[in-house]
Amino acid sequence: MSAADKVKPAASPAAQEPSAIAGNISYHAQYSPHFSPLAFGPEQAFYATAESVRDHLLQRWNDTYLHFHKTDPKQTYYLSMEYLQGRALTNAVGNLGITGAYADALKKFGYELEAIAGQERDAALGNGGLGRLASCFLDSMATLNLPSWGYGLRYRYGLFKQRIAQEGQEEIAEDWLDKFSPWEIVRHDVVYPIRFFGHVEISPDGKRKWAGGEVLSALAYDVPIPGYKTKNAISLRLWDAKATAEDFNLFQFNDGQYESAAQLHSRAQQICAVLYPGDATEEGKLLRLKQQYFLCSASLQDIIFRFKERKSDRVSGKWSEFPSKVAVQMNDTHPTLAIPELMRLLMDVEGLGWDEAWDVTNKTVAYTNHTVLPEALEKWSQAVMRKLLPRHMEIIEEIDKRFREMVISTRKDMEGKIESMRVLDNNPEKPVVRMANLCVVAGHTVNGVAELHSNILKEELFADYLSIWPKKFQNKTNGITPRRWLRFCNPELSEIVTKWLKTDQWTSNLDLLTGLRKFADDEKLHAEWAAAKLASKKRLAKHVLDVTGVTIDPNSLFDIQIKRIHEYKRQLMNILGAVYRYKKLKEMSAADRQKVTPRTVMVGGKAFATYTNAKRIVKLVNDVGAVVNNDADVNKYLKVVFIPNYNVSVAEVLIPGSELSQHISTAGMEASGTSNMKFSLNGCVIIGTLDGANVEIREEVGQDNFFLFGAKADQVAGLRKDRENGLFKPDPRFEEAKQFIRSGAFGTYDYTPLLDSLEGNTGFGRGDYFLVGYDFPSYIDAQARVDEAYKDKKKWIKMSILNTAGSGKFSSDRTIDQYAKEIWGISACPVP
Ligand code: B1H
Repeated sequence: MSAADKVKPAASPAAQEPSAIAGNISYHAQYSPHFSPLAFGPEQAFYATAESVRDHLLQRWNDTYLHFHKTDPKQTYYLSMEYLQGRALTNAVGNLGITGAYADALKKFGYELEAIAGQERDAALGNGGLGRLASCFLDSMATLNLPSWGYGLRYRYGLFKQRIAQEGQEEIAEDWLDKFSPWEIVRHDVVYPIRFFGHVEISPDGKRKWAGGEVLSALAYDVPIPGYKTKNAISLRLWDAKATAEDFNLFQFNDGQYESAAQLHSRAQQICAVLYPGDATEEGKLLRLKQQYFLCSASLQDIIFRFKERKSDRVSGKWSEFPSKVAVQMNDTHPTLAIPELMRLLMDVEGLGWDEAWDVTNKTVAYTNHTVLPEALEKWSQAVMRKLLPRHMEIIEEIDKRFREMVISTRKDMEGKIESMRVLDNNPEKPVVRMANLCVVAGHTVNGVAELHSNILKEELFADYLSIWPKKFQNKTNGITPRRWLRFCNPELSEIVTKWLKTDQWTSNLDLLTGLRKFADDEKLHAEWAAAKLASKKRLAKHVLDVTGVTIDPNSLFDIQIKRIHEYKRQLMNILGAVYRYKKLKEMSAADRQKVTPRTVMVGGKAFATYTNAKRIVKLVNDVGAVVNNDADVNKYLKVVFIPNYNVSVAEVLIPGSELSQHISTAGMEASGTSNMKFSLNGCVIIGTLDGANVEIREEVGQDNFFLFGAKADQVAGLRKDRENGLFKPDPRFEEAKQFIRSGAFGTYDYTPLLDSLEGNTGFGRGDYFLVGYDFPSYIDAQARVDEAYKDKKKWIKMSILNTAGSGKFSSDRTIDQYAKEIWGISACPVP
């Protein structure tokens, strides 16, 4: 085979033979500029394998691009500040249907594909559910052959690495680009100017234009996203910030002024340095706003370029066609600046008038809301906005003014509501732009991410707008990709599902899982199901031993809560429950202990670096674990483990191996949750509140297969009021658990401020805002029901099967199909 043959493995069957693949891998190992050609350790094997797979991806990417270019369909652009892609190799070969061939090829070098895949670093360009949702959506868009792309930022350091030290969580920069990413393709020809600061110039004919300030460049990197069993591959286009040679002051440099010579270069580097830089300082806030604008401006310039590129006559106009060719979805408010940026580009660059530009913008952009927590609803200082983006601030003011006038002239009855509905909050102490209001006013559609959440949006957060635009508000219940979250992460269970359903079509038609219901009592299935679960539990136990040194028993009930650490998610309730359990075990006779269901409680998640109470919770879980796990009296019946550095690839080990998972947020506060869907899909039973997507999961899997407890969303406000009025009577078990921690049973660390947050009737950091005390007794009762249910193995396995069987609704293919039809108006465009 000549070198040229090896560089480009066609999609031909011959190129997918293991021997051809092995040749291609060794070609990449030899000619890679990154390593010495003589070395072929596991790391080099990973990079060479990934580059070889990338060749397949690139070919599909090119074919797809060309096909979209020729057919010119309406296309969706998904704008998100976060993508939590995780590892790509297993997913790529799996979606391309060449896993076996690559496994065989690697065997020729003495390697297992799984081990080589384990060499890859997680691409953690996101923080939690919102970012992982974006990544699941890309997988579904590609699989459904939808003309759609993702846009994001190429952060140099992704979400921090978490290390657990004596003092608790430590954050370390996550260097996912340490060597290089084999999946990205730099597009040196895709570069756009991005301006910051400056001023607005007015020409003699009254035209306004943004000028001055500093101009950086946005450079595109494409990450190809292959669909499952299709030729289509779409793009995740990530922007990096660059300054040019012209911005480098050679004169100053030669004069020894090294730092000032490269000022703009260093400012460019800051933009994509980290995801969510701390925003406690003014500098931090400004940097976040710069990031958001950088994403929006680069993406919109690129979208407009493509709109014109696909038909030459669009260069000179035809802007009314734009919304029939382009849909822009804003993933939460972080990309809200897409609205004034599109207005600016249309008016100041393309010459449209306000009304025409507004019409195009409104028909193009749509907004997904992911949270009702007041602190997460973005508000930007008007002064900062005016300084960084003076022209955008003018446009936002005009949007605000026109919205007010519209309400006053058409809806006299709403006059009293106008101030809170406006885009601008002109409170003289702190004038701000309300980003969510801007999205609602400017977008054609606003959606929530689970039924309960969407209803809260309509009935509370956005209730006033509903009467003006009754059709604007929709629900799109979140989903997860069944490829990564069952097919690839849980091969044992997948095989059983395929065997019993007599088809593997469930991977792209997840509703087929309901076919398992009729076997829910079948003893043969039970035996296979239990064996698969045990295999996953053993893999999980090995991970725990590797990363914590703690040995856990695969025959105990594996109980897991993994998610960002937040008071509303109530990891504190979980650990108080474990503390209570421990205390009761200590008080029991040895004979009584023998009747207890042995449990391993695992908690994992990262706390935002400046979120003090979240960090205290991490510390508490670790401290409780240190005592319980070393207590020879009871550690056969209870272990408590903190899983460090929770990320996508850790989740891929944990979720298949879990049996009970906790989704226990204060009702009304978790918009959806998506890991709940992953657990349930993998045959894990949920203990949870009626919050977010839990409500729909419980409906689908059946209420007997879900451990429900706690206050309902519509009770929460009343319960808080009662508490303020001194009407709350704490359960003695709750008092006992807190008191046990206060007594110093888990070391000398001062947990007073954390526990005090659960005391009192009201006040900052007090008053139990998240209702842990109120829900604690029903939580403990639900846990007791879990213990009983687990003793009956048959019953438990049936519950597990029925969870998987009821998970069909939660495929992101279903979610994306609904977005495509009900918001974007796009249809499939498969490469022939
Ligand atoms: C979600 C966020 C979020 N909602 C601000 N909002 C952020 C807000 O650092 N920031 O500035 C970061 C993230 N993330 C999550 O979205 C919800 O809490 C989940 O319930 C939901 O499942 C997920 C996807 O819709």
